[in-house]
Amino acid sequence: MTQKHLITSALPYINGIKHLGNLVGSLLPADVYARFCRQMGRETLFICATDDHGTPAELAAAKTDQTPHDFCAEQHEIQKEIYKNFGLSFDHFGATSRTPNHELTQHFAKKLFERGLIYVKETQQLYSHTDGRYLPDRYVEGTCPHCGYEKARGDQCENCTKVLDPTDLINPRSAISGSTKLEVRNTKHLFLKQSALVDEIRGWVSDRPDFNKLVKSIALKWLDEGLEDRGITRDLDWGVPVPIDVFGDDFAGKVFYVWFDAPIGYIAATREWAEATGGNWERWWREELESTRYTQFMAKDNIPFHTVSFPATQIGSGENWKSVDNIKGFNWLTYYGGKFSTSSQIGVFTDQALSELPADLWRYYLIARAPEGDDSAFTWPDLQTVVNKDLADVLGNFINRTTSFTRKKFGEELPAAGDWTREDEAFAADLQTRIERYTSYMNAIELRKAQHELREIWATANGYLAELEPWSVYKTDPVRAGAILNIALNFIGIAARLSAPIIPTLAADLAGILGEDAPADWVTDVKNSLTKYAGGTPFYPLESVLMQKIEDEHIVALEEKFGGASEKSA
Ligand code: B3M
Ligand code: ZN
Repeated sequence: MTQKHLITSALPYINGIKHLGNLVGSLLPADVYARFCRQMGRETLFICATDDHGTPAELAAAKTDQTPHDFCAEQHEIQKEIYKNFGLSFDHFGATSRTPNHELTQHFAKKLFERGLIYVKETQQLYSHTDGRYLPDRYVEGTCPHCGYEKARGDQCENCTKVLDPTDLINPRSAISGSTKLEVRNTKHLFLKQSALVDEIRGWVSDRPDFNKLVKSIALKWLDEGLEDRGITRDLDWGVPVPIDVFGDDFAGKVFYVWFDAPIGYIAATREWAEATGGNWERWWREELESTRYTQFMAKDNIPFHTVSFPATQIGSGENWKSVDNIKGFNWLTYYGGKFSTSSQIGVFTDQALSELPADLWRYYLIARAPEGDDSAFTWPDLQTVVNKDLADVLGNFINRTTSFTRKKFGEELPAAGDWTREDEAFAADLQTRIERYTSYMNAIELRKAQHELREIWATANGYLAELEPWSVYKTDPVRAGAILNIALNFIGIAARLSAPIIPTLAADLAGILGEDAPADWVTDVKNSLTKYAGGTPFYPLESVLMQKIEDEHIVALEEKFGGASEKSA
């Protein structure tokens, strides 16, 4: 059965420009995988959106004196533009505050209610006299009852990742005013009967052969600890309104909790895509479930919401919905060993990154340091080393040597191919093995290993030139030298295709050398690919080097500007 690939990245919060940690923790790896799938010729749909609701959005809007609606609309465009400039190839980038998500969220709530899985309960909420309002979720900060972290938020402790209720916090205070004059008041809320779904969710989890150990253990831990029913509504203005025709007048002015509506946003953004393009969203979510393979990318702390909460919504609806097959979770990228922090403005933000250096350089470096198995540290000198060595010395140097020597001796056409020698055969065989390995790492979404293998592939080509020395051979046997260069120039076509998922802009530059557009397919048969362009085919050397090296002074300046070195010593 032909498979089609549905790929989603965790939906970035709307509350501000994301930092590089956010980029490498879901958006970028999802893009690399989506690009790879498309090049493999698979039908692929890559969906993302901004996560517009919840207290982070309201709090951020309040700081700018905008309504949440206007704030979200503006921030959505800002994030969208940044992701476009990073080359993120979403088929659609939607927003959870739009109509499709409102409709779908209300639909799920209604279905769950009809099936007896949502009930009304009087709960205790913190009310702040100073602020004149209820303080749900992030409107409250205090000490985590589990780990003692003093800056835990009312919805989740950042330190131990435990999900919290505001009333769990020790010494709670308002995140708006800092006031501790909080009163516990009774108010009605909707609860999702997750407790009734434990067995079904457990069955669903064990039915996911592609969930890795980490993902499974996070899910099972939640299930084993006993799933508590979760409040899915809030006393807030901004969010998906609770439909009073279903739940009654007590719910006028209340909205669904952001983590209830956000994952539904994956479906809603697909509906937006369908509306915008005439595509069929049901084919991805309601029909042909077996032939769709759904992969989600996210940071580790989001995994419970995707292995337990969202499946509870989907399964509990009693309807047939596509659920996730594979989850790729990420640890943290640190900034010199410390936390990237939006609130303290520590680290490098996506907009700043692009104004300092080209997107592909970031893409390459971040994939090389993707926090896959463990946390990994960003530092400016490390970035310099990786970029200068891999992109400039290995790949850039190969391109430059090959094209400039050929042009000098043979003009701007490929020299004729010759009969293959043992060395040529050995080069092709080596490449074949490496490319198969690279392809299987990509299929397994082992991105660091994939990046490493890609570099080895470039290095293999460099080694081929170094061993065969066409510049020396030329002196005695120009025909053979031309044949070597023919193979080397053909390799540029291979490099373009293999590099495109990670460094799409540079890959397009490489393809341009052979007069081609950005690569759209993958390399399977190396020998075929090394003989694709015959002698006499024109080629177009780059006007300047592929990638400028980053100078030491530049790194010093960047460390000074972004506080890298001082962070380190602090
Ligand atoms: N916005 C949190 C995050 O970006 C949240 C993800 C929602 S995925 C449905 O880490
Ligand atoms: Zn904690």
